[in-house]
Formats: sequence, C-alpha cells, structure tokens
Amino acid sequence: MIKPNTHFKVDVTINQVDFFNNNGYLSIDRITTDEEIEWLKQIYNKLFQERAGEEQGQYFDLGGPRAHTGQEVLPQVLGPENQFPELRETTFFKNAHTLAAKLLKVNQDNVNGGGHMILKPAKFGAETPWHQDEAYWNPSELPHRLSIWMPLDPATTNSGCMQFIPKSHKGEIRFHRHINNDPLIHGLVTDDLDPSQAVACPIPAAGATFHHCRTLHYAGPNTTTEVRRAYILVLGSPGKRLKKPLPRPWIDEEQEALAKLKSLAKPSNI
Ligand SMILES: O=C(O)CCC(=O)C(=O)O
Repeated sequence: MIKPNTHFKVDVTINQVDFFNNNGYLSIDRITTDEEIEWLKQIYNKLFQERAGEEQGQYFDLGGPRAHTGQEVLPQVLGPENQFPELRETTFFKNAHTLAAKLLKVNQDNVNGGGHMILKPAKFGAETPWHQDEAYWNPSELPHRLSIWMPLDPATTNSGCMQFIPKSHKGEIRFHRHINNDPLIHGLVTDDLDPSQAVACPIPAAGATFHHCRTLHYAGPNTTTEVRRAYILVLGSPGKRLKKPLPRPWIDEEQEALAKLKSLAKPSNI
C-alpha cells in the first residue's frame, strides 16, 4: 500500500469563510484527489477488518452497547493516524489543516488535532443522531475546533450524508442523552432542535463538509447497497480553560456505567 504522491491545493473564498462563520458549516466538492481516495480505501478497509485498536478502546460501535457481539450498526476507528502515520502526509491532511486555519481564523502553526473514521454498512448503517461534537468533550474547556468530514464513497441523503442546522453553533450546548437512553452506548443524541430546519449536504467522494464543534448535525441511515465510509479530522487551536466545568451529566452517566461494568467483570475474592 504505497501512498500515491498526489498534489492538489484547495482554497476557500472570503464568501465561504463568511458563510462558515455565519452558518456553522460549509461544503466543498473536492479536498483531495481520486487517486488518494483509492489508496485511503485500502487503509480504511484494513483498519475495520482488523478492528484496529479494539482492546485499547480505539474501535467500537458508536451505535451499540459497549462490546456487544451482534451486527454493528455504526463502527468507528479512533486515531487511525497512530496505526498509519502516513495518513499525516496526505493531501487531505494538508488541505484540511490549511482550510481549518482559514475558517477558524487562526495561524496554521497553531492548528492541531486528529482523526476518526465512521463506517455505515450497506443497508444496515444506522443514523448518526442529532448532536453537537462539543457535548462529547472535556467540560472544563471551551474549544475552538471544527470537523472536516470527507466521504470515500458518494455521500447522498440515502447513504448518510451530513445534515446541519444553520446557525446552531451560535447557541449553547443542548441537553444530550445516550442513544436508546443506554449509557453503555457511546453515541449521543439531543432532542432539543427542530429537524425541519436541517440542510442536507450531499457530496461526491473526495468532497468535504466542515462543521463547527457546536453545530447541530446528523447523518441518516445507509439504505443503499453500498458501504458509506467517512474519514473525519477534528482540528483547531488550543481551547480556553474554564474555571468551572460546564454540566455534562451524560458524560458522568457513561463513566459510572463503565465503572460498574468493569467491577462486575472483576473476579470475586470469595
Ligand atoms: O459520519 C457520520 O455518520 C457522522 C459524523 C459526525 O457526526 C461527525 O463527524 O461529527
């Protein structure tokens, strides 16, 4: 799997930067080359086939209870760049950093972060319910981050393209709960929104959508006969440390449920 030496430089206009800052999202038709996408597919498939990093918690089903053994509906790989450092040398990675700096209006030298991959299996991939990324994160920090979401397959409303609620990044973090109200399911959902305001952003493979970490977003189930693979980079500059952590009861619930699971798994001394 030799990385192709592709070159493709992408830029955004002032209007696109303004659009992102006003609406909390943006969509473009190309961020890398088709050749790089073909190479990425091989790495992507290997990571999911091997369930890379499962024991370290780097592979799990975002839409199912921890370590379940049934059909996976929303498998995810965290930090694929740790397994394949060459992912940091891609045209996608470089363009994503350049565009993240422009959209967040920060110096590119201060932009850092990492990736994750979410797969929606053909016919079986579940919806990624409405949420804000910041709801998952450290409540003691006010982040300045965005996600760059790139599909390796055409992303349509039927296969699970991204959908956004415009301007929602300007509000607070909504109340979230775990999918099915099960704190052993990592995936979060908020009911505090009007889905009729959603804007769907279908894009081709090698295109990209960008969303601010507070933007409400969703991706529908994959009802097509083809897999929907997405590689996401979360990039930004260091956040502000808060004196008082923001309340995130859903994070506490998950930690308590995991601790309970661990204690039940421990062999008894009796
Ligand atoms: O790929 C998906 O289904 C959802 C992605 C997402 O929620 C995100 O990138 O924050």
